[in-house]
Amino acid sequence: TIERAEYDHYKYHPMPEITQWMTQIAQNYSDIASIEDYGKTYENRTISLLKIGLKTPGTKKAIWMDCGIHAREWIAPAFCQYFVSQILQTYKTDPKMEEMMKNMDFYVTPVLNMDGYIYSWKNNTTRLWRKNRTPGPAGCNCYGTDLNRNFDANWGSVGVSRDCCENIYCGKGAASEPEAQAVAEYLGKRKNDFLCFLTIHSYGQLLLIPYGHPNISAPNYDELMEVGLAAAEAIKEVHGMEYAVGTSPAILYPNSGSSRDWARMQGIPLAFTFELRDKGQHGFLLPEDQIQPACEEAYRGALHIITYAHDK
Ligand code: ING
Ligand code: ZN
Repeated sequence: TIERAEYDHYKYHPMPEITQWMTQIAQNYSDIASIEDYGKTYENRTISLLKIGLKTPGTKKAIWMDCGIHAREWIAPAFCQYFVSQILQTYKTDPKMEEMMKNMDFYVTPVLNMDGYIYSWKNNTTRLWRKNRTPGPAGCNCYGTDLNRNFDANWGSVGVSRDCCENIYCGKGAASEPEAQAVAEYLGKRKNDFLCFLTIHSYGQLLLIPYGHPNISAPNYDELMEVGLAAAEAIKEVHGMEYAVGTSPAILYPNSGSSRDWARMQGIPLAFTFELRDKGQHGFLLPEDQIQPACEEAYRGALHIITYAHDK
């Protein structure tokens, strides 16, 4: 199709190209794809998602995917774009995808932290920026809040910093940041429609399940583990890459205020954090020649979870 011929999914794209790509998708696939604006960043950029699904009467179930909550994790926005391109390519020939597109809408935000993403593109010294671009509180001269510590889920309790110069600074208060507010407001309004919440990061090759907080356990922990392990199997079948599955306290260290924990607390049953390639050899600077295999394998994993959510 036009989309595939014109857009190179196996390169990293600066924000203006991604925005233009979203516009193109909404134009080229206007029967099933549209853009919804749902917030503003600190620097007043419009946060948008692509809503994709076949037009069927009645309320549809929904799948959430966001990428680029952390600026430097460039493989994540590349994955969201790949994901959109794949589902648009396959639904006409794959009856299962067609069925899922009939019953569910896919809400995909390619870059949630747009200010941070643009900053990470600025020059070599800003390439490893993680946070958003809000100025610190009075008396602190650093910028940025870690959006994945800012959600209203045991906010500020563990695995965060109160120092606004730190990478895991949790912000001035629960959901103090406009980017976190945008997600919470959009999803909060119709949380019962969402079967699944996937938030895409790098790196580490992990599928993290709720909760990041060490003292609480998801009521469907066993289900989350089972689905996660099966998704990791599906990932491994593609290029042999190993993904570990578990809660962040079990795998690495506890944390609070993540969007995934918030989504699970809202009642969205299947909430996962993907940590894409690699395991640290290149880290956030994943070479472009790994975009394709990284996306191919993660797509199988995401599809496993989404299919499970649909069929359940
Ligand atoms: N990792 C996530 C972060 O917000 C995470 C998720 C949390 C992983 C705790 C491990 C432990 O830190 C990245 N890479 O952003
Ligand atoms: Zn991250």
